[in-house]
Order: sequence, then structure tokens, then C-alpha cells
Amino acid sequence: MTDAADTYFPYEDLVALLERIFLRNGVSKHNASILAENCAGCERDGSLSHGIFRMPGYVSSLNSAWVDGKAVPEVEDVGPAFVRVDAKGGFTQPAFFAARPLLIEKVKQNGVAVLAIRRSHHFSALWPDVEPFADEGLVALTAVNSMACVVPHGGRKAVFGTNPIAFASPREGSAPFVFDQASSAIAHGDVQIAARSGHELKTGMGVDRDGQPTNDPKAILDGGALLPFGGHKGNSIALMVEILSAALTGGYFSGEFDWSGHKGAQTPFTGQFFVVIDPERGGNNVFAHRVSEICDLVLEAGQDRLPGDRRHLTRAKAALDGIPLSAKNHETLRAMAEA
Ligand code: NDP
Ligand code: PYC
Repeated sequence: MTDAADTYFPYEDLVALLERIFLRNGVSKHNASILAENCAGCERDGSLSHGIFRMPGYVSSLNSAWVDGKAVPEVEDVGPAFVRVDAKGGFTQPAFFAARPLLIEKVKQNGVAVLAIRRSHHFSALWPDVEPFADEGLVALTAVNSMACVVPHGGRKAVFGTNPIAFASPREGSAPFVFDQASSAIAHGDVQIAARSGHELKTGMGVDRDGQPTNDPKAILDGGALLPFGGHKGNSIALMVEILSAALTGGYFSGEFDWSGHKGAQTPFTGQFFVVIDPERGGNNVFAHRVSEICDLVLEAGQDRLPGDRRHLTRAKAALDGIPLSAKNHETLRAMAEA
């Protein structure tokens, strides 16, 4: 769903439309509202591989009974600085929201706290999970593992998911500094988008079913695999994400869950890890100012923009003009809401 714009949707209207689709497909009212805001926020910010493009995948996973849209997560207080959540086979975001107040309470008490979510389905971008912490003056790091489609560096078989990490920090005088990136050379969603639009990928992103390097996104999707970004270095990040998001949380590794009995399932059934820090405990009461100083140095040195800047600009534009949607995508969403 990435065609040129014909209409411009106010954010609230897109949230309402997406919420109707989730409700129609067996998601509880509470969970539907969280998921709709998340997905509409991705579309609004131009995170197009995880905006409305993902709606058919959400619906198909729900209809295959692979994910429980009505799941009620169970939050456990397991230490002065440790919160654990069993998402009970539902989406990650409602589990995260259920645990968030306790997590923040612990960060305020202890200066740092960890959140470990397991038995959860994450099908979105990660920045919506961390950016609000930075808006509240906190530093946050999160990681999630996905479905095995990435071959380890020098390896022959997909073991890792596309395993993104996201980091957010307050920055004085500007929107928070936020990066959100897959540990594969390209996100799986972007490979699907390239395949649909007939675009070749840059060299070094994936291999075909025979393990040969390819620029053809269809060859990657048809039995091939992705590569970690940056060779052995990205490989270690992908492995760290498996350790934090699955081994540590009690969730599945990216290659461990079996969705073969659920035709149409697309959402990875894994885990998510967070660490949230109160930067004032570092004894530096000008933390946000220091962050802006280092960001400015980077820009002065010639980097043309910082991560997150494109999203924030796209968001500002959407606040003025609305969220651009093609007539075709609008019609697809409307039909899904009425199906
Ligand atoms: P990108 O490579 O597009 O972007 C990664 C980060 O780099 C972003 O923070 C982006 O900021 C920033 N960036 C991009 N270009 C530049 C530039 N020229 N200068 C400075 N910063 C730049 O992301 P990925 O393809 O790796 O991932 C896309 C999305 O897919 C992510 O949101 C990720 O969370 C999601 N994903 C989700 C998975 C899941 O299991 N749920 C699995 C894998 C990926 P900006 O946004 O401002 O462009
Ligand atoms: O784009 O790699 C991806 C992805 C996997 C799960 C959700 N998004």
C-alpha cells in the first residue's frame, strides 16, 4: 500500500478507520485502539513499511487464529527494577501499555528499570515504543526479534529475525534524538515493498535460495534470505537482540516458533526487551543540553540530518495537510472496515 496520494486524512480519522478494521477482526476495543494509534502513527510519520501497508498482514494473522486480538496481558513485579509481562499470545503493544506505569514507577524509584515482554507479536516500528519516554525526560532502549529470515554472517541458513533496536533520548530545544533500525541490511517490509513495485535492491542485502548474492527482492522472498547489516558487526547486534528479546524474556527465538498450522499468519511470535533510564541519576543536570551539543557537533561536521528528523518533519507536514493516502489504499481500508 504505497501508491501516490489522492486524499489527505486527519490522524484521528485514520485511527478511527483502522480501529474499525481491528474490531471487525476480533480485536478487543482496548487493544484495537492501541493498535490503530500505533499503525496510524507510523503512516503519519512516513514509516511506510509499518503503516497501513501492514493492515492486511494484521488481519490475515488474526483470521488464522495465530494471534489473540483479545489477549489480556499479565504484568508481574519481579524485582526493584524489573517488570515482566506475559502477553498471552496477543500483540506486544497492549502488553507494553499494561506494564508501562509500573515500569516508570520503578525508573523513578531506582533510576533504571527493565521490562521483559514474552509470548508477544510485534508487527510494527519500534520508535513509537521509545519516543514517548524521551518526551518525558527518560532515556530508553528497546529490542525485538522477529521471524527467521536473516542468515548469520558467513552462514547458510536463516537463524535471526530482522531484529530491530530503537533508542530515544531527550534533546534540549528539539524533538528527542531517536533511531530505530533493523539489524538486517534492510527490513523485510521494505523487501516486500520493493518486490511489489518492481525495484531492485542495493547490493549486499540478501541471497537467493541457493545462497548466491542477489539484488532481486522476489528471489529473497522466494526461499532466499537477508544479510545482517555491516557484516560480522551487524551479526552480533542481531544475536544480541535474540538474547535480550527471547532468551532473557522467555519468548521464542526468531526461528523457534511454528506457525505452519496457521495459514496466513504473518506476525512474529517472540518477545521484546526494554531498558529505561532516568538520566538525572548520572549526576549531570544538563543532560538534555549535552545531547543537543553532541547532535549539533555531528551536524556541523557534515551529516545532513539526524535519525528521526525525517519522521518529525513528515509528522509536522501531516499535522498541517493530513496523512496522504492513495484512493486505492483508502478504498482497500474502507472495504476491510466493512468486510
Ligand atoms: P531505515 O534504514 O530506514 O532507518 C533506520 C534509522 O536510520 C531511522 O532512525 C532513520 O531515521 C535513520 N536514517 C535513515 N536514513 C538516514 C540518513 N540519511 N541520515 C541519518 N539518519 C538516517 O530503517 P530500517 O529499514 O532498518 O527499519 C525500518 C523499520 O522497520 C523500523 O521502524 C523498524 O523498527 C521496523 N522493523 C520492525 C520489525 C519488527 O519485528 N517489528 C523488524 C524489522 C524492522 P528516519 O526514520 O528519520 O528516516
Ligand atoms: O519489516 O522486517 C520487518 C518486520 C518483521 C516483522 C515486522 N516487520
